[in-house]
Amino acid sequence: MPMTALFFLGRSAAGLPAAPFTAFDWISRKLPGPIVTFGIDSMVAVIRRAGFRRISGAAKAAEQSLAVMGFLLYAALAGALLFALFRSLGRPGPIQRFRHFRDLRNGRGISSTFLGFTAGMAFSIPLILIYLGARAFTGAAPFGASVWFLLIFAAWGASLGFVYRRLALSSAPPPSETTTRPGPGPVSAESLDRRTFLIRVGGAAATLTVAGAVVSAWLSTRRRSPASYQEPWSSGHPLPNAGAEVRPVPGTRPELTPVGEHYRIDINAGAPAIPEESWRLRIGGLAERPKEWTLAGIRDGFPPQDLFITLSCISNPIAGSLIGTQRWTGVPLKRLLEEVRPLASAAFLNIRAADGYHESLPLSEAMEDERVMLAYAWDGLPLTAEHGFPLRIYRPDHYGMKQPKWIERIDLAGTAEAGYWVKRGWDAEARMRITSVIDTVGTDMETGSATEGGNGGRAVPIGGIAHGGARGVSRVEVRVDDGPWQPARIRAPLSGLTWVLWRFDWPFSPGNHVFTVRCRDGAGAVQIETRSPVRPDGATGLHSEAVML
Ligand SMILES: Nc1nc2c(c(=O)[nH]1)N[C@H]1C(S)=C(S)[C@@H](COP(=O)(O)O)O[C@H]1N2
Ligand SMILES: [Mo]
Repeated sequence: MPMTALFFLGRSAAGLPAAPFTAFDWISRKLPGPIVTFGIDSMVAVIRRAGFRRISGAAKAAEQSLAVMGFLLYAALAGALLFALFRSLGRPGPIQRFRHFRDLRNGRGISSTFLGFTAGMAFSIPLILIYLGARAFTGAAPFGASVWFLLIFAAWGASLGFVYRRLALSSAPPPSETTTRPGPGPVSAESLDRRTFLIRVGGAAATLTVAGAVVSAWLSTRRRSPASYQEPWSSGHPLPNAGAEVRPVPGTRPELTPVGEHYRIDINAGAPAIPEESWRLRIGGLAERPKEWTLAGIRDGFPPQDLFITLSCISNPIAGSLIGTQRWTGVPLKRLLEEVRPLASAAFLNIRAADGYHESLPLSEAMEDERVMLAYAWDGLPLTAEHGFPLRIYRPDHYGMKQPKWIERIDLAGTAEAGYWVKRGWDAEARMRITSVIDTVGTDMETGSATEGGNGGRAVPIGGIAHGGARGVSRVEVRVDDGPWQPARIRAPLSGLTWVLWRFDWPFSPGNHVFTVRCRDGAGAVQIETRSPVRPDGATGLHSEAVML
């Protein structure tokens, strides 16, 4: 436990890797796709059943606790091994022939503290190899990170060795010179001593754990605060549709999702912390002039493009929370491609991210659609570590899995490499499905009575969102019980790439009712009513709310 706390202290204080996350991320990349997917699906199912509204927050917390528990298990096993080692070395036996291991208990020869120190280092080696193999997850230099792992494990081993020695000394039969030791009774001074010692060890461990946790929590809030001095774009500007005629029903989700509330999904227990100074974007492969950029080079070298965008995860269940809308700022990918000059043989862009995630897209898409962009800001501020600092890509009409965060390299190639999740059984196209959700049925939940509606008389305002990828939404309809589909009113959206807010003011009639919503996208395609799961190509089905009025 103290070791875990120290790891997280290092992580929040100096951006050092935390062994539990390092190991967890490595394992989740190595496991076969179906197992990982099954794990995620069951986690999402449990979280939804437990009633958490924000799936991704709860999922990350669950992942992180799993990582910590797994690590505690590793440490417990390693500790048990270490104790077994001390014991066998302390006992008379063949190994005693090595003079140095003689009398581990009496402290002569090699001490168990030193032995623990060395063995502890040995236990850190698998983790160091994993860290080095995974490349810079946290941005900490490989050498520094390795020393950090070694040190923490050595300290852990040494303290175990020290504890072992104290326990062994106190339980050892009294040395022969003091056979005539006077003793008052059955409770010897030594066993009391032993108990106080154990209590002290426990106390020290607990103190270290709590102190580590508190300091690291404090540090990570402090780390976040510099960004909060900067104003997000939305706090100083009205939204582009501020004057829209159709008003959202109170209780509908915010039209622009605050960055801190936007869902987060990726393959890392902790977000990669990439230092801006050492980061470069490299575009190469089948190009006349491969080139690399710094973040400032991208930010200052091209006119910025701002787009309001709704992003959704392919794992978002019907009416789930893995969808959000933000104002993205970046530069059309086309601008950078024009500088590297793709060769005629180039047909695809293979994108690599710092966490090993990868995806690809057709070169023609990037050249023909300027909305395909490399984005560096959300809501007017640099991307947060969670959402892809320093750079991520946007591709209209595709689920989030096609859009890597933390991009480092783009290779022009003749063929496309199947993406990270595509290799694990998800749809290669991952085109966004048409979806619609009821956010609120405007009743006063306390009294169960309907609120005043917009149509003059008593009406129940019903509101929510509808989304058709980059195709827009042309029609939203609501059905009450088994009645006919009736048109809802659509609020002008933030852009053609975002969800729309809609409202339906339904003449109040008391009783139990079920409201269902469906929509059509901008091309007139109607939302699929048949229920299908998120895998492999996104959930379909209609959302209903049952309400007692
Ligand atoms: N490098 C990297 N990019 C990634 C992922 C990832 O695991 N690693 N996950 C993808 C998935 S599945 C989704 S849904 C979106 C989520 O973006 P967000 O966390 O900013 O909402 O990021 C995408 N980009
Ligand atoms: Mo996703």
